[in-house]
Amino acid sequence: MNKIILLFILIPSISNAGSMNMMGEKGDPAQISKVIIVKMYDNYYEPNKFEIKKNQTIKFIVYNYGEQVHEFNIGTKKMHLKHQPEMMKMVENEILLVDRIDKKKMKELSKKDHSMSHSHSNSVLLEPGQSAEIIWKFNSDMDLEAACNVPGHYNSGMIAKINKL
Ligand SMILES: [Cu+2]
Repeated sequence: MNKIILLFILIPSISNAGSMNMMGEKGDPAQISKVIIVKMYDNYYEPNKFEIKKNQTIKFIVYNYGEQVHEFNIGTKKMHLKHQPEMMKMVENEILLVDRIDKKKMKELSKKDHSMSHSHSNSVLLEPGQSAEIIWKFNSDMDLEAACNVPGHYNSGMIAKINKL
């Protein structure tokens, strides 16, 4: 009996948005309960820690005050590590330059290789001086962190811990 109920609960959330749903989901702007300003520098975030309640919908307004391209990506450590080779590929293809993103080249290459498109609702990749917003619903129990996966940045500590209250 218990197993059947569990299946019914699990199936819709898996089929909705694939693996993404397991770490939360794109938030509804009408449900935002907190706005967090994040400043990105070379190579760290300010603040470098967020306190979030379960099921809260947060709007992050992310500014890149650094002199390099930086990413604000919400995910598990495992997801970040998996994403890093894709970012390396963007560097090798000269899409991702130190202080600039070649959007034209990104568009061309993403037709052949979808991992190059870099458009996910859980991340933004910003050039110096740019800003963007992410609205995220934290309805997951997974351990999450915001991180920059531009090659070298994660290892130099460009990570912000997400603590669940
Ligand atoms: Cu970075």
